[in-house]
Amino acid sequence: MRRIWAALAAAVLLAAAGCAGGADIEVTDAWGRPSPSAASNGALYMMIANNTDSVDHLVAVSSSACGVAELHESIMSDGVMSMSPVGSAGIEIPAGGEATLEVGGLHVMCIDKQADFIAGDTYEVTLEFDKAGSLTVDVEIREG
Ligand SMILES: [Cu+2]
Repeated sequence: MRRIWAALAAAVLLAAAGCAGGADIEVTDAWGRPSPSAASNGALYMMIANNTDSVDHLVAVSSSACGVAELHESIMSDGVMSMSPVGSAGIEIPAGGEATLEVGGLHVMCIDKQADFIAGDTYEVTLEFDKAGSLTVDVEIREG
């Protein structure tokens, strides 16, 4: 499985190197709220722009700051907020559009946090896209 991903990532990198211009996928405003390590989980948010003319999907996420990281969606039902993992297709990033991971909506769930999330700290998070391959971004810990 790992070998397949590596081959896939290499193919994507070669394809990307052939394109001129800006990044196909751009992630901005990646952040999460401070929380002590006693809190086992934390949510991360970000804006993901797709500068290509074809739809892409964020399919997986990982970080050394998290035991496990999952893509979640918050749902309000009968006045109660709950959340669940997104489907296997991941989070759609429309062609020429963007997806917003925000409080009360889509988010990265950092499960079994491996660190205190202290305001001002940053953690690397690796995003895996169906077409664009992997992208590592810095997530800043801050109050909203
Ligand atoms: Cu969640």
